[in-house]
Amino acid sequence: MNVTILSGGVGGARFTRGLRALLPDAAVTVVANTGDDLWLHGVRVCPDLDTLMYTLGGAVHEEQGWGRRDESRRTSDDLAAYGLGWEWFTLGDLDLATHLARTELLRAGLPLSQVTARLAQRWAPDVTLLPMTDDEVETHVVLADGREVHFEEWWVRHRAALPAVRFVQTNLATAVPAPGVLEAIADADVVVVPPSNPVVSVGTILAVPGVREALRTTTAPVVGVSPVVGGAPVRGMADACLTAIGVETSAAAVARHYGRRPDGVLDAWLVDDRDADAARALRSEGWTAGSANTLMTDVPTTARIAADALALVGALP
Ligand code: GDP
Ligand code: FO1
Ligand code: CA
Repeated sequence: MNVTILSGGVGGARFTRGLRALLPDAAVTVVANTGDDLWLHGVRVCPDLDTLMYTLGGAVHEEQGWGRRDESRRTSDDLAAYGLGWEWFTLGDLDLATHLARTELLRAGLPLSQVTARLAQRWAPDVTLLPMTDDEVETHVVLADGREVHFEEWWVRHRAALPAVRFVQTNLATAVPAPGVLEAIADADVVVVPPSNPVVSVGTILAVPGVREALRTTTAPVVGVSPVVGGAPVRGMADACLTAIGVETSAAAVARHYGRRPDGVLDAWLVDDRDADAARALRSEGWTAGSANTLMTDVPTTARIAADALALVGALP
């Protein structure tokens, strides 16, 4: 069975880990958002790819959700003493080795997809991990005062508290899906949109030319899991992203934002039990929608969530 997942960082990585536990024999491909990527101190940082790699490879800082466990920050602190870089953005000492290795391989001329495969050999995440594109696409946030800042500056430095007018992605118009991305969507038995940020994680992947069309036309069913529970993101500030694009922070509004195929990208939508009303409303609009617990508190619980999502589209083996 081929499963393809379009993922951001923490939400998508935790979901994928649960799905892996549910379907140990499935061939799972994860297409990762790279819009959060940035150059810092001369190294290329790929937050969502690394969160996936560390989570699925058993190396993630579990409570934090991203970065390495048993991490230290001596280098980052020492760099701050020079007044260089972003003192509010921590590159842990172990994490820095990943960025150095990635940068060395990029500098040697390998595309990000091949670099990612090379780095993943070490962590054996048991999925095929693909960046959405090999092109350098970066999500920037246009602020109310007209300034444009990198997404991570808005998210980490300002905790998304500065009102965003819109998100723009550099180089997006000419970006090409990385090798294997369109094939993974076309050849899947089921495609899953996990509980990732619908705007800056999944929205960015969908904006890569060709990806939305691939989802609309794949013969595989496409099922999504709501990242909004009880009118709020479970963690993080995804509500600020939704507000910026004029979408209400509710489980039903996110589904309508993705839309139903063939115009949209989804066939079915799983919401949390506390949003059962949203599932009912969506069903009355013709959606396939269900409710279940969607809080990914541990791996077995998350495996159950993955099972509930696949069952909605008849894809649970
Ligand atoms: P990021 O790149 O680290 O921000 O991670 P993602 O984009 O993959 O996912 C972030 C989103 O996951 C957040 O906006 C939350 O709404 C959602 N999320 C996190 N934990 C949970 C959970 O346990 N259940 C559900 N339903 N959503 C979650
Ligand atoms: N998130 C933070 O809140 N603070 C940080 O200093 C930080 C550093 C960081 C370094 C590498 C990495 O892969 C991820 C990092 N993150 C950090 C998490 C992450 O970039 C964001 O939370 C997500 O991209 C938001 O979507
Ligand atoms: Ca992210």
